[in-house]
Order: sequence, then structure tokens, then C-alpha cells
Amino acid sequence: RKDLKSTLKEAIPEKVESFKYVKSNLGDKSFGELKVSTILGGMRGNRSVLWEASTLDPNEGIRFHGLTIKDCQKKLQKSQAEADSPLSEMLPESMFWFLLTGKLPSQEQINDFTAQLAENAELPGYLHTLLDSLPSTLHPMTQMSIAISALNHDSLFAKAYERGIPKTEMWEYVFDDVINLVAKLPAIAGKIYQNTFYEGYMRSNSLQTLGEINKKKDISYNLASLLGMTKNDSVNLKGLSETDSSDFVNLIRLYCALHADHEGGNVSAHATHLVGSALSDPYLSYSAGIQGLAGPLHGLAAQEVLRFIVAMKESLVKGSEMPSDEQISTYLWDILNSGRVIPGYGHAVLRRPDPRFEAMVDFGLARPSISKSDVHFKLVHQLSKVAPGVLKEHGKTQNPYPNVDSSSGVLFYHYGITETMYFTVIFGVSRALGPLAQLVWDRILGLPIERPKSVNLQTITNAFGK
Ligand code: NMX
Ligand code: MLT
Repeated sequence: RKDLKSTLKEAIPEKVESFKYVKSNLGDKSFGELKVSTILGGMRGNRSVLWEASTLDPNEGIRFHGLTIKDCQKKLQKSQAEADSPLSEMLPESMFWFLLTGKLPSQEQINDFTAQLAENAELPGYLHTLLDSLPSTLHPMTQMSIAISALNHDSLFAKAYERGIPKTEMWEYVFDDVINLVAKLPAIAGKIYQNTFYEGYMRSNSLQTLGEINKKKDISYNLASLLGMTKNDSVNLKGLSETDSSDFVNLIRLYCALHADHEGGNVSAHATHLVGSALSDPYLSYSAGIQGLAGPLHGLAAQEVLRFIVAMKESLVKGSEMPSDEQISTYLWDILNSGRVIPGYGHAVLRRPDPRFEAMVDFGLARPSISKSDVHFKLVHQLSKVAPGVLKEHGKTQNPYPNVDSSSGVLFYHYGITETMYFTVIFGVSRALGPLAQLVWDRILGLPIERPKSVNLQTITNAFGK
């Protein structure tokens, strides 16, 4: 008697044949409004998600309400205390304000908003208990999605919906939940870091935490503090100098502002929007986004890139001598020939180097301790010149250039965040900003539940006669 898996195995060849037939013979045919290739090919290029705050142009990259990254770096508010410092970066709080309202905030508005977030940053007791109960071997992104969905316990929107509210009032409760979630993300991310990597260290040093939420500071400072990375707090885990500690805070600011939004079709944004369309509250909706971000073709690429760069360094860098372009090229061919992808390269929409990648590289280039001495950073830079040629010759990827994940991990690594599994959690703190801003608009506009029509191979084949 055949078991379930063997029965399935028997059914595979015929279905795969049919899939191949439809893909190669009917891909160009119009099926309703779409081409058959769009249905089989991950809906690429299909304009069907309403998204207000950002638009991605394949050749230019992202614009936030029409502004480029460089425009945002000039126009969005920084921390008031550091506003005059040339190395100070825009605050993610300013980016969120801008994404949500389409208006540039004033310094006073951002000071108040930053304080409002810090005021709401502490986690409820049950969340501490829940996170403490998770095994430290559980991937940090899984911990993050559990923590975020558990906050649904306190959802004002879910409670109001249960009481009964008109559609026109929904957005206000969603807004309140969104602000509460954005405020708590640094504490969630900090707690996961401490529990996963430093529980033993904290116990042996009689520490309750590596850092604290300072109500006078911004999200990025508080996250850095909870990671034990701020010189001025009691714990300076990685022994950073004052300059490095302040640079690290600015790295988080830049990273979180840049990764906030990438229009609506990427997996984390779309998942948040889709789940929210069922009127699941913002915690459940963004928890779904986090689970998508945890995939290696999406946000987890940040961790994959760093592992790949560290392995390449071990294999190709001898002492202070950097490898030749030819050596890197051979290394890449070995990966491609074994059927793996080059992490940090390629994009579903972009057809040029990701301007977010370039902005992160500029952060490193502005600091000689990184640009001149950090071998991982130098490898990333050299790789970005060599890999496009190799990928073009390989001939599969539509976009042979570096994407956003190519450069961020090495910068965190430089300052001492060496726990590669953790990088995507920082992406998760940032990515909340765009999709949650859109979620508020989804409810203001009263968008309906998302429910595309699906279709099977037989229906497509029948439509064109075989
Ligand atoms: N290395 C090797 N092959 C690649 C790469 C790469 N970096 N990128 C794409 N390809 C292959 C891809 O696997 C596909 O092969 P096949 O036909 O055998 O299935 C072919 O090229 C065509 O893919 P594209 O249409 O160029 O890319 P797609 O839109 O399907 O996927 C990514 C986009 C980003 C998923 C893909 O480029 C990739 O897997 N990149 C590596 C992982 C990565 O860096 N992801 C991070 C993306 C940014 N983020 O944060 O989300
Ligand atoms: C993102 O930031 O979400 C990635 O670049 C992936 C995408 O846009 O598809």
C-alpha cells in the first residue's frame, strides 16, 4: 500500500510536464487582464497593490513621497542634540512621520514624537515572561514574530472591533496600535538579543539587562543601548570608543530610515497589507510581515551575505593582502556552479545597483576605520565591482547588481554585532515603518479584503486549446 508521500511523488511528473508546457508555450498569452507568465511568475510587474508612501523605479530606485534617499538625508530631521554634526543621520522617526503624512516634520514635532515613542517603549510583563520562556536556539526572527503577535493581547483595534465600531472609526484604533508597536520594537529587539546571545554573560555579571530605554533618547539610541553598544550607558559590551558608539547609533538611524519602505509588493509589505485586509490587528498583520522578512530570498539575505563574506575572507584573504578580481570571480563561479545564489545580488524590480546599498557603502566610505581597515567592508566593495560581470556571464539573473542586503551586515559586524542570525531583526524594526503607515491608510480608505482569483493549469490550457 502506498503512503501519502509516495502517492504524491507519482503525481509529480505529469503536473511538472503540464507546468513546463504552459510556461514555454502559453506564457505570452493574455489571460483576462494578465499574461499567463505573470500568473506563473510571482505576479512580477502586475500593478495591483495600492501603496501611497513610496514607489520603486527599476532604474532609479526608491522614492519616498517623491524624494530620493539623498533628498531625505538632506530634508528629514536629525536628533536635535546632534543636528550640526556632519556624520549625524536622519531619524527613522522623521521617516515614519513623512511616510505616514507626506509632510516633512519640524524639529519640534520630531522631538515630541520621539518622546512619545520612548514613553511607550517598555514591554508589558507578560511579554518578558513569554520571551524568557523561548529557547535561545529559536531563530531571533521567529522570536520576533511571536513577540509581535502576542502584543495583540493589548490591541485597541481588536477590542474596539469586538465592541462594534463603524468602518470610518477603525483607522484611529489602528493608528494607536501602530504607534504602540513602533514604540516597543526596540525593546523587543533588545530583549531578543540579550536572551539569545548574552543570557549567560548577564547572569555571571549579575545584570538584568545590557542597556535601558532612556526616555530622552530616540529609537536608535535606545536600541543601541539595549544591545550594550552605547559608551555612555553602564554596559559597553564591545568596548566601543565614544566616536564608534555614536557612529553605531547613526548606523542604526540610517539603516532604519532606509529600510523602512520599498513600495508595496515586497514580501514583508505585501504580507502585512494582505493580513491587515482581513481586519486582523496591526500586531498580527506585521507579525506576518516579519515571517516573510525571515525568508532567505528576502530579509534573511542580510545574514546570508555576512556569512558568505566571512567565508570568502577566510578562503581568499591572506594576511593583509586582498584577493585579485580573478580569485573572487572563480570563487563566485564555484557557488553558481553548485546551484546556489550569490546572496545580496539581484532584485525582482530593480535593474541597477540599489541606491540603499550605495548609501550604506557611503556610510563606510566616510569613516576611514571602515573604508581603509575593515577587510570585510573592502571585500564587499570589491565584490560589487566583480560580481555583476560574473552574473551577466552566468546569464540567469535579470539584475546582476548588489541589493540592499549586500552592505549592511558588514557595517554591523564592524562595530561588534557579530551574531549574524540577528541582523534581520534590525531590518524588522525598520520595515515596520512603511507597511504600518500604509495599514493606517488602508483603514482610512476602507480598502476591502484582498481576495485575488486563482486558476489551475488545466483551465489555462483549456483556454488556449491543446
Ligand atoms: N545569484 C544566482 N542566481 C540568481 C541570483 C543571484 N543573486 N538572482 C537571481 N538569480 C537567478 C534566479 O534564481 C532565477 O533562476 P531560475 O530561473 O533557475 O529560477 C533567475 O536568476 C531569474 O531570477 P530573477 O528574475 O532575476 O530574480 P527574481 O525576481 O526571481 O528574484 C531575488 C529576486 C532577489 C529573490 C533573487 O535575485 C535572489 O535570489 N537573490 C539572492 C538573494 C538576495 O539577495 N535576496 C535579497 C533581496 C533584497 N531583500 O532584502 O529582500
Ligand atoms: C525590500 O526592501 O523589500 C527588498 O528590496 C525586496 C523588494 O523590494 O522586493
